[in-house]
Amino acid sequence: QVRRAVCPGSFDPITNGHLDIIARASKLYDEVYVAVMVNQSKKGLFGIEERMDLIRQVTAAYENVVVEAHHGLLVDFCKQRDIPAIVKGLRAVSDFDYELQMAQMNNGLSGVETLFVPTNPTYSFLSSSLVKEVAAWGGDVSHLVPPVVLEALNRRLSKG
Ligand code: COD
Repeated sequence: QVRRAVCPGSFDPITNGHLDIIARASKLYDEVYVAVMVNQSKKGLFGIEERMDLIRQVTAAYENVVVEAHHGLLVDFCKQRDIPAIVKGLRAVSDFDYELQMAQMNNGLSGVETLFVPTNPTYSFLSSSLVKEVAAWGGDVSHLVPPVVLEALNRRLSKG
């Protein structure tokens, strides 16, 4: 039986923290889906297609990683693809409350399990929103995102 898992998120844009979790999940499972979840109330810096394109480029080396977008509940994405496990990174205690709520809600809705992977301490302070804020003010984020993402950020932010 094929062992599948999903790494869900907004990925606006993907950071080295996300990538670390995806890479580690790809060693543990036969197939890893990276699900870009569409949230209509949050207009991102990057469109869904751009986010997927960046993720595809930076995960190209992992042959068992598939990138898809999903509009709706994560549990429905899992059901449609027969995925029994969600893999999430935990950065700090501050992530825990909300992640625990989502894990329990998702399990109650469909029986899907959530597995937490402790963040590489190098990335424990890293989030897409901080990357966008620092980059928007001209700060150096080159050690926090892959080079193609850095280029995309510079292009987008220089256009204003
Ligand atoms: N280090 C390690 N892991 C990290 C880091 C880091 N520096 N940064 C982020 N991560 C991991 C975390 O596990 C995080 O959850 C995930 O990557 C995604 O991060 P973001 O910021 O891109 O995405 P979020 O937090 O906006 O994602 C929330 C979801 C989209 C997963 C959630 O809202 C969801 O499942 N929505 C779909 C609708 C749904 O089913 N709702 C009901 C939920 S109970």
